[in-house]
Amino acid sequence: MCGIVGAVAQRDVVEILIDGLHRLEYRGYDSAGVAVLGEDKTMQIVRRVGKVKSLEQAVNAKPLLGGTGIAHTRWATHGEPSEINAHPHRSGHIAVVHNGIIENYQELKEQLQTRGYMFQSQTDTEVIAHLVEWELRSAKTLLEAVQKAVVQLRGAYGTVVMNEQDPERLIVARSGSPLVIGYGVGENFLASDPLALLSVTRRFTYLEEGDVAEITRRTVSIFNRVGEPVEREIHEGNFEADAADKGQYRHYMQKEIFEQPVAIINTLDGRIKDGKVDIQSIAPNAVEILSNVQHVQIVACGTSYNAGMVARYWFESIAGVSCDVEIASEFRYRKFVTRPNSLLITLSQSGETADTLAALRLAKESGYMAAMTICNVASSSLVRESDFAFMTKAGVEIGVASTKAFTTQLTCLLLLNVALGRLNGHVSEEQEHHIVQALQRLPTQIESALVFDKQIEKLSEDFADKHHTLFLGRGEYYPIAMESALKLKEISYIHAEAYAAGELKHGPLALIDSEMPVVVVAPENDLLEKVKSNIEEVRARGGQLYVFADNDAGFENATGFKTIVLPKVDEVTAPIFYTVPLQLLSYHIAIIKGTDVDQPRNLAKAVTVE
Ligand code: HGA
Repeated sequence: MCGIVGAVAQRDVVEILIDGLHRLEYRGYDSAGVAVLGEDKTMQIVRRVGKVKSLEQAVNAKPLLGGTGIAHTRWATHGEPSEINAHPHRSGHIAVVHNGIIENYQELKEQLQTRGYMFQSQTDTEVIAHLVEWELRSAKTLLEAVQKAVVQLRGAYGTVVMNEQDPERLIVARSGSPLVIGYGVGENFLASDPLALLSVTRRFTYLEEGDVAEITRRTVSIFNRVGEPVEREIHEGNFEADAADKGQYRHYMQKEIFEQPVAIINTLDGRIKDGKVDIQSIAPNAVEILSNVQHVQIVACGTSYNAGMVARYWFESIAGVSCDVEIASEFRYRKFVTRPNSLLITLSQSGETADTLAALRLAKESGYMAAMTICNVASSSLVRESDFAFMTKAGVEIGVASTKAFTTQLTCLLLLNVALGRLNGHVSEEQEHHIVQALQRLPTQIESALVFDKQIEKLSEDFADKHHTLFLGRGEYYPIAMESALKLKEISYIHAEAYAAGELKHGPLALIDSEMPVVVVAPENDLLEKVKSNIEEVRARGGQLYVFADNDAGFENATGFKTIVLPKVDEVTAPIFYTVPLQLLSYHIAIIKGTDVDQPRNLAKAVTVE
């Protein structure tokens, strides 16, 4: 969350900073700001409420010039979105941008107030600016002042500090919020995500926890948490240049829904050999680790949690291994018992989800036999801190509402189930072939689901004036209903809830009337007859039904009953398949409601705060 960009160059950097903010806008978009230092050593700051576009317009109206600069797009945690709370924050000659939360800001604020500092904003960030200003009074260098300031901070930060009187350098510090340095020729950059800098460089260094770095035009010096100089690897990025480009699509979310067949092909690539899952491709030591697994604990948030909930059905039915799934923000703050030979699996698109990362760190001290992550960003903290990572290859996901990350996580989880099941003797050769073939057919099957786009668009008209929706499913389709409800509420702002269809009679049935659309996922399978009974219960009470099913399920349109009849697909991969038309349903409802699909209100991508 929040986007940070910075640059030290000979040329004017404002355009680079604004371009970087545009690329990061999905990380936070309630306000934005930029500060630059020109040759005359005077700092100019422009901040605006709203999207980066309003900042850009303000900057264009009154051109800013400068070779050293910092910029920020905010997702507020402390203090409402307003110009005064937008970053950069200033104290004397110091300007600061920050991503994260300073947990002891109140205490620091009181201390700084007794020293005479006046606070302009309600943010926690402003304490960093004053603290550095204070430390600089006795420190020899800006670097030293920042080092002395950050040790007093508790909480999470990725922060960049600029000094009006020392325009040759920027100081950056990381603890809990990612920061990356980008190398140019005679100029250097930094950002909270390399994506921001793709127009200027492909060479990056990822800062590690506790690092503080000094960046000038020609040098980058990095120091670890105890102040020792350290070398950090430079990565030559193999990034998709067009990732921030919507191409022919109206929204990133739409593009990403339609990219799912390719994302799944890429995720399967190199993971299947001679019709079997190549266990080595999960990790070089995967055979050794997975052979001993007796229990799986999945920890995740949001959409990733829903993927974990689907996988729980698979771990117990396919791999024959017990599995618990827990929301990371709960797991990290409760006392838990670690079962013998437990594998911890964290799931996260960005690999920077603060609660999931904290859960991983906790689990590493709690006797888990190994910690694995299923993640979409190879350079992320989760990947670096886990014992091994099984990467989804979804490509960059920009839409705040996750789509292709979810279906590729499920793809990885199914491959993992086969691997685990083969190693513990629960999956036969025949069953493995069957699942592998189903996975290989899945991209084409998803193509065939995408063909229903227009039909689903038509269906979505019925939801536009509704305030609530229920999603129902049984078995693996219960978490698919959960994911569909989450998608609908986050992008259309229609209240949506998911229920295991059998739970309906224990309360939610009381909600049913003609104003409550009920979406049911009901392909033909062993539970269909049970789901049909639940559908009848809704029908008998005047509920409006929207049923996603296949030919074999035998549903037909009737009064108060609409059905989307999809092709019959393999049962094991069907939960992944059914996700796609339900994503399209949410997308089209949001379009009719006129919401900002890619950047829904109050949210942001990559949840790096608690
Ligand atoms: N706490 C700071 C920064 C917020 C942030 O990192 N969001 O992702 C603020 O509220 O301005």
